[in-house]
Amino acid sequence: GGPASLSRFRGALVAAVLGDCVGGEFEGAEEVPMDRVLQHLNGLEDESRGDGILQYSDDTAMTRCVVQSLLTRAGFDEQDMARRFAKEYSHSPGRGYGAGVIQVLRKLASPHLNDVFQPARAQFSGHGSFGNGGAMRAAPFALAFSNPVDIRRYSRLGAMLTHSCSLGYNGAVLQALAVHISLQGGLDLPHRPTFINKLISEMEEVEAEDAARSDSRVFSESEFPFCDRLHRVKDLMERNNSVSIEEVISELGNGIAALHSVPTAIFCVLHCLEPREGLPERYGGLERTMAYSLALGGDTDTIACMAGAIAGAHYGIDAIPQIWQRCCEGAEDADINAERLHTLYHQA
Ligand code: 8NA
Ligand code: MG
Ligand code: MG
Repeated sequence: GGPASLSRFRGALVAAVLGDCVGGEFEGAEEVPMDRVLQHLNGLEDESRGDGILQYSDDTAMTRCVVQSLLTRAGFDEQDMARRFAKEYSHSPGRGYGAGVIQVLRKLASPHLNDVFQPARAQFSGHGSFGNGGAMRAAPFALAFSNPVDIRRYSRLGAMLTHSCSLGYNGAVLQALAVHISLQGGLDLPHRPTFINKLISEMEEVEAEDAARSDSRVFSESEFPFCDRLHRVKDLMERNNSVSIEEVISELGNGIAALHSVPTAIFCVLHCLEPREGLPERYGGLERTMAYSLALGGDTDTIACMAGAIAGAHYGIDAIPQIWQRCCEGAEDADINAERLHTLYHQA
C-alpha cells in the first residue's frame, strides 16, 4: 500500500506483537544460534505443536494501554494513560516487567497521585530509568499522529510516565519516528538511502535539549548518544554482508537500555531489507527481520517488538505469515486496533 495505508498500520501493530511473543523464547539468552531461531520459527508452522499460544509480555501489555488510551481520548491524555498502565499491571503483574518500573506502576495506582510523572522521576536516585520500556510501547504514537512534531512531543511524554531519563524517553522518540518514517514509505525505494539520515537529523534536534545533554554527562555517554549510535548503524550498513552478529552486538548492543536496543532494532530492519546469508531463501523481509532480531540474543522480545513495528509499517500486513499471527496472543486485537488508529489518524 501507499504511505499511511491501512495495510501498513496493521503490519506495524501486528508485527510488534509477533516480535514480543516470538522473541520471548530467547529473552535474556546470551548466545542464540540461528539454527535455534529457525527451529523455533519453523515450530510455529507445525499445526500440531503442543505448546499452545505464545503469550505476550510487558511490551505488548503496555502497548495495548497506549493504544486504548490514544483511541479513547482521541489524543494524548497522561492521566488516562497512567491509569491504564497501573490497572494493567495490577491485573496481570506477571508479564515480565523490568525490576524498576514495577515501583512506578504501583505508585501510579494511587488515587491520591496528582503529578503522574512524579513516580518516574523518583526512580534510580532521581536519575530516572534509561530502560527500553518507553521505547517498546512507542509505535502507537506514530499511528495516532501524522505530524512529526506531535509524534516527538507525545512519544516523549508517554515514555516519561515511567522513564524520566532522556536516555530512556529519547529512545521512545527515536522508535516512534522510525515507525513514522517507515509508515510514510521511507523504506521504499527510492527513499530508502535517506531513511537513516532523516532519523539522525531529527535526533540531532531532540538530543540538543539541555536535559539530554546533562543526562549524557551523568552517565558518561557522548554528547549525542542516539545520534552516535545511528552513525554506527550507517557504518555497519555500508559494510553490507560482511558484518557479523558479534560485531552488531558489540557496536550497538542487545540489552535492556534504550540506547543499547532501539538503534539495534533499526539496524535489524535495514539489514534485512535484502536477502542475507544464513537466512532461508523462502523468507520475505519481515520474516528475515524477526529471525535476525532473535539471533542477536539479549532483550530479544523487545528488540523484535520494536523492529517488528518498523518493519511491519514498511511491508504491511500481507507480509506477516498468517500461521505466525495465529500463534500469538493479542495479534488479532492488534489488527482490529490498527484499523481504529488508521481511522483516527486520517480524521485528525
Ligand atoms: P526498568 O525501568 O525497570 O529498567 C530496566 C532495568 O534497567 C532496571 O531494572 C535496572 O536494572 C536498569 N536501569 C534502568 N535505568 C537505570 C538507571 N538510571 N540506573 C541504573 N540502572 C538502571 O524497566 P523497563 O520497562 O525499561 O524494561 C526494560 C526491559 O526489562 C524490557 O525488555 C522488559 O521486558 C524487562 N525485562 C528484561 C529481561 C531481560 O532479560 N532482558 C527480563 C525481564 C524483564
Ligand atoms: Mg517483555
Ligand atoms: Mg524485553
